[in-house]
Amino acid sequence: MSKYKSDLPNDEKLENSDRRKFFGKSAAFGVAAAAVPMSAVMFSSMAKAQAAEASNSTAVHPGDLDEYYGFWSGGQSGEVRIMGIPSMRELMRIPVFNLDSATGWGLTNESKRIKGDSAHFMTGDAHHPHMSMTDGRYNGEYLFINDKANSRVARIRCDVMKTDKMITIPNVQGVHGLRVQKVPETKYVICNGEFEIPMNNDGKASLEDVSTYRSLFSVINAQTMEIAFQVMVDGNLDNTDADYDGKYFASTCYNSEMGMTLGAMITAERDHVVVFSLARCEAAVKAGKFKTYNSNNVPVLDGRKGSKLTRYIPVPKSPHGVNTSPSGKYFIANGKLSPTVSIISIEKLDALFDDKIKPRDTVVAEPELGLGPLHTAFDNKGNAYTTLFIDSQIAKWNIEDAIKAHNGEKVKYLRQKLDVHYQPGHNHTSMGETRDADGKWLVVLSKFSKDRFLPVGPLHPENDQLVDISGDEMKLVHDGPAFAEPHDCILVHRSKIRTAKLWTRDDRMFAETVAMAKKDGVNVDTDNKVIRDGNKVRVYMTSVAPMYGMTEFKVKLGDEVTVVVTNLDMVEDVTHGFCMINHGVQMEIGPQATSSVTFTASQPGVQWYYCNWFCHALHMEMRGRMLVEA
Ligand code: RUQ
Ligand code: CUA
Repeated sequence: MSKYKSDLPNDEKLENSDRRKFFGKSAAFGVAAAAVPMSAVMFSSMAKAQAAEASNSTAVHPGDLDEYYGFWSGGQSGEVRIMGIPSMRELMRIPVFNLDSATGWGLTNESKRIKGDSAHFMTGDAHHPHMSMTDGRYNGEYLFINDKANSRVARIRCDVMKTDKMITIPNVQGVHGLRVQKVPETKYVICNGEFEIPMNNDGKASLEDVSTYRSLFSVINAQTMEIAFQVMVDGNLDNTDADYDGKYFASTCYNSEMGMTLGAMITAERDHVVVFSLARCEAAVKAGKFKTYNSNNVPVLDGRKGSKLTRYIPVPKSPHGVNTSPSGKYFIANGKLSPTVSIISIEKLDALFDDKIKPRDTVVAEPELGLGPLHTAFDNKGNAYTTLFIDSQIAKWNIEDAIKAHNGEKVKYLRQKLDVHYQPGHNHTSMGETRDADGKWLVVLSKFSKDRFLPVGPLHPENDQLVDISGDEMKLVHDGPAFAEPHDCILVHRSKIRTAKLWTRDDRMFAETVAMAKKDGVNVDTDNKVIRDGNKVRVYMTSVAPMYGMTEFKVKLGDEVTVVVTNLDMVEDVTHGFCMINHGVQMEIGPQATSSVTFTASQPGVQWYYCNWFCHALHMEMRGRMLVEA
């Protein structure tokens, strides 16, 4: 057993209690191969019965609309996906860090401008999508997502559901946990640099001497998408969340040992939750109490142990997710290598920062839930839902009862354990990261699907499962195969989202392209023109189904050709495309949008271009010829 105080009640519901022992370092190597409680076949009849008696209906009949938007990270695909909940239908994909063949994201000049200094990267590892808030409620404005692979954060506009800003975070590697300030509004987006790196990380860096290796907490201005400041910590940061008072952010921190190998990273029995005081950090930046590194001018505050800016709350062993309860009362840190979660009282943090109490005094309970707690979600009745990665289960438990049990009262805090399939990472409830948590749905992102679907080769889909949590018991109602690791998701009520049906001609997405045309004396709304500027050629054309405004143009071999297409159609859903055959060039042009793409005319002769988005009965005829003269 854990050498920490255990709150495990004598509950018969907890089977396999012998498996529920403190999860030590040797067992860590076997995490992925962990036992699965039952086979899919044994479960199928049970699941069908459960689905049949679920109190929420999952049926969304043809033509009917879902009640919630789900925003899904696309993991290693580098994109974001929009799902409909409860149907679990995939509604849209938003390319972000990836190259997208359908829309030309990563190829068009507009997307390259947004990707900025990382426009040459075509890959990403998206983890944590979170929406901007006002007073602890979704405001439907932006969605933010991190790229662990290339240390970036992107912002998606929720009116057009396209990526609109992207930054590379300096001084860090592996941007992982990401959340937004909830109250009074999302002024800041916060994210964690997971992998510690030398400060400065230059030619003098060493593999042996790790004394200057640091992990940084980054604070980004949500409006400008520029970095406001960073805070250097001890240990390496994992996940993060914000309070409902606008005062504190909390991050889990594993590897307090600062080990560089797996064995060295998991020797300590305790790691930390680091709490950051926003006011103290802002004041320190204002007072100039920072340093800069790596020849950039981002203010880096020193938040290591002993700093006034932070507090380190010891919690058991390599904690992973941290989640704020919608009551605003608790940060819940999930134990990962410990079968517990640590409940930190947010009310007590003022006293902790004033040194009136000790860090551990803020931990008001540490209930034992099962093996491998990773993330916790919440309903509107004071219950929490924690994923148990190793047990392949969701533990439903009551927060106040766990605190009572911790204080010696004889109450059971565990409500139910539900088998999920298999090895769940994140889970999320409808509206559960806001004050509007409504206790209707829980989505569980299971990392392994094993035998749940028709086999499709060695690479399996993941399994995103939908659970009805509206009744007393959790009921599994849907299996959703998903490609490339949806690490995390949020479920947003449809009333929070207002999307545009058409682009507006003055949209900032293509403002620079329109400005370039103006300089060329071209009005993209009306003109079809070829402008030659040395060996650069700019081809401006309109499109109205089923015709391009220009059906032929001439360039010279080796010219750098920029094609700018403006879709003049005013009809919802009439998107055109532009594809230049044999040039690796294609893009989407939405109704009333302007898109452009630049390529080299590398082959002499006639080259057809065509509309590659089905727009009209004569869509096949929507094409033209580029003549490349040698
Ligand atoms: S982390 S499986 Cu990238 Cu969100 Cu927890
Ligand atoms: Cu325009 Cu197809």
